Amino acid sequence: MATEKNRLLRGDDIPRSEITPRDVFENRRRLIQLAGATGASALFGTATLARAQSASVSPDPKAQKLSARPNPAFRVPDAVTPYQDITTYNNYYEFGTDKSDPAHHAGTLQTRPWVVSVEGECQNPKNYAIDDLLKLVPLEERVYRMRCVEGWSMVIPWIGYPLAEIIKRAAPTASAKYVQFITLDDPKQMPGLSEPIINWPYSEGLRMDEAMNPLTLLTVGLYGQVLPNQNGAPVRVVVPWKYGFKSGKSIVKIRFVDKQPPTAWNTYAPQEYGFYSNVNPQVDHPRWSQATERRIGEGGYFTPKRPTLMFNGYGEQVASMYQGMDLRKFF
Ligand SMILES: Nc1nc2c(c(=O)[nH]1)N[C@H]1C(S)=C(S)[C@@H](COP(=O)(O)O)O[C@H]1N2
Ligand SMILES: [Mo]
Repeated sequence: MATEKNRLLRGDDIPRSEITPRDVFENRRRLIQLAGATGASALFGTATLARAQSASVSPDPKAQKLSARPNPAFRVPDAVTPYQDITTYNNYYEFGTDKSDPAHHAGTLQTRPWVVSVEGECQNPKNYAIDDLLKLVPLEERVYRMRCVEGWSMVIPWIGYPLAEIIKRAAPTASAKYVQFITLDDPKQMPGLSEPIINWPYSEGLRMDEAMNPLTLLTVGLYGQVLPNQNGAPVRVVVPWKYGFKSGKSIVKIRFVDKQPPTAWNTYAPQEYGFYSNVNPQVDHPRWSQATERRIGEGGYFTPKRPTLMFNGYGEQVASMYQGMDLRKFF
């Protein structure tokens, strides 16, 4: 799949594969709404937005419900992105590189049985069966702002609990300085693995204090339902002050390590994707600006972009972790 890699390296993936089809889709949806159609537009249009403000009810009647206590301390005031957008506009390269690919192809992912191995530099390594992981502590609903390095953002009502709950139980040793996250890599379930785009399995990493931060969410659901496959079922991490790729999906290993671990996108293009990848409007990606963002589901092509916020707006909770660090160097 050399062509895909070349396309990504040239940087024209942004206008071509992302913005254009998206805007066509959004404009079509708005036309449908203007025409006063009911059905699909009532389900996925403005009604969804309104409902999402007040309740965590899944707009997908077939979805498996998952109840969680809303935690108002972790709820941004922004309008929640429509369910339809959150679940059809995805990056999950194991299922293809187009934004619509994961929703089409992730049906082959088998989420049971599923075991998450917590391992490495810790006193209590443990294999968690997914259903035990789900029941470990009460689930919370948190509405987080998410921003992709590609320049789009969403507001997502996630369900989960702090990753710190798992870390505390594992009792990391003094040499545990970082946490590595490793995604499933089963070519039988994941057609994208036949393309050597990144060094599979997808892996990510956080410094121990970042992993322990109360914002860092072990995530098992969204919009009042079990996590859809395309969003990283059955369990993923969500790190809302960092670019989207730090939030690894469908995790099978959580490993404590003593050195900064290699990560999928940093290995792919180290000059473009750093280990930290904190959302930072002042440090541009080498090929495009990070100063503004397009909120998915909000308007169309001519809607003005929003200014991107330092640490995605979570500075109060996270800035102290980076005091004294040159964020241009540690991007
Ligand atoms: N395993 C895996 N995790 C992944 C990715 C991926 O391709 N594979 N893409 C990342 C990127 S770039 C983003 S922006 C987010 C998107 O999450 P969402 O589809 O739930 O919005 O997932 C991240 N986690
Ligand atoms: Mo992303």
